[in-house]
Amino acid sequence: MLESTYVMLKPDAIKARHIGAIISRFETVGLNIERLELGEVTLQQAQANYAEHQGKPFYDGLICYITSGPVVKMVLSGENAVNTARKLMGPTNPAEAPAGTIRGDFGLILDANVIHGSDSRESAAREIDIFFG
Ligand code: IDP
Ligand code: MG
Repeated sequence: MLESTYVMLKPDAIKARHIGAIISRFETVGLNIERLELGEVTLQQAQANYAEHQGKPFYDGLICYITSGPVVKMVLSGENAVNTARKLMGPTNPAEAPAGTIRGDFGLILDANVIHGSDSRESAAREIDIFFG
């Protein structure tokens, strides 16, 4: 199914200078880069993107972290783009992410886990609107 997804490299990935290495994995698998922007996440965008986590113990730290420095915002398109991107990213916790996944290869801790990716077509449409709408 041809579709689009929202992917965002988090501040730790930019600080560690892993932008090129990570984006390269999405291109290698055959996804197209439709939009690409380096910039800050506003508080409003952070709260909208992570609305489902409001009230959880890690929520305040998450909002603080994602607004702490530049990120790379992307729209990727291709066959099964949502699930393909999530598969390349690996599990949420880098400590549990296998080698070969982005979180497994570039991350160490759950609080700074390198990358965000939409978890469904509906989330993708919502998140693309938040960041590029
Ligand atoms: P996902 O990014 O793999 O979709 P979610 O469960 O949607 O994972 O969580 C969103 C983000 O919140 C994670 O990527 C991570 O940065 C952060 N997070 C999730 N659970 C925890 C936690 O237990 N402690 C600290 N941060 C967390
Ligand atoms: Mg999620």
